[in-house]
Amino acid sequence: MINGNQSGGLNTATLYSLSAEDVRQYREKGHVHLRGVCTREEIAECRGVLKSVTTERFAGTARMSDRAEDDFSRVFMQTFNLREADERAARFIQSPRFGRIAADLMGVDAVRIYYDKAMFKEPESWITPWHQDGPHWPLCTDHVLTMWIPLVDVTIDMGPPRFASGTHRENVLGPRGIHRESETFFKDYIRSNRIPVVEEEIPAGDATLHSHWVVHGAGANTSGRVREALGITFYEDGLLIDDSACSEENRPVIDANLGNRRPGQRADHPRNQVVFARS
Ligand SMILES: O=C(O)CCC(=O)C(=O)O
Repeated sequence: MINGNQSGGLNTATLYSLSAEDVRQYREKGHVHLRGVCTREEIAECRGVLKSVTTERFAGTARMSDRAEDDFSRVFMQTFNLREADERAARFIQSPRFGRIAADLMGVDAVRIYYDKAMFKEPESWITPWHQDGPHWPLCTDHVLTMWIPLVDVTIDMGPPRFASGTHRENVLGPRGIHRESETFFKDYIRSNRIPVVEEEIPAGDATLHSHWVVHGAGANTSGRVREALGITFYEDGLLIDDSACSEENRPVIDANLGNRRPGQRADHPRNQVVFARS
């Protein structure tokens, strides 16, 4: 539930109180669905900005049927760091409300933003293959998560994220990357280990959060409407860059999203703002 004054529009100062059950679920399952993190008005307001940045960056993109097989926009239109493109987007994305949720779920004192990204799944988009995030990222810790915020009501036929509950406990489980091979490997892993999969409608105003180790993906968008969503990835403050979970060919990881910090250096570039710290 949101505490504080709600005057409509973007109210970034108000905080959200997690229940003990929310925290338990996140830690047990590696993901949680939170209700009413934002008001519908707050979402409507930031949607306009995020949509116009995304649309501008994808202007001139070919029709879905004309895109190359390996064009990732067939999965979803993905574009990074909208907070650096627009002040209103920055105020929303860097809200302490989101940062505190991330810190409380992970049980850490302060969090930084790794990156934010728009994930617009157009009608006729393919599934998002099963994958883990952690192995792509040079942040080898249990304390990294992504908050997935729908900008419209996301119904099952639009392809909300789905999660293989409990798979975060194993850390790196299978192939790195997000492609046909990761889909095949994890689909089989989930089936043969009888892992429960959670896939729910996510109304605008709600959010899901998932650990970077949990196996997740999404269905195809068969709805005829665009699945507009924003992801914000947070990590615990104080981390050193550590690419030991990354594949050999990606090592050492040079990651502009972390200000090109090298392994062994602190992940504290000004680009990675601290958005919540306990005083
Ligand atoms: O939105 C999707 O389809 C997948 C999201 C995802 O993989 C992520 O946020 O890590």
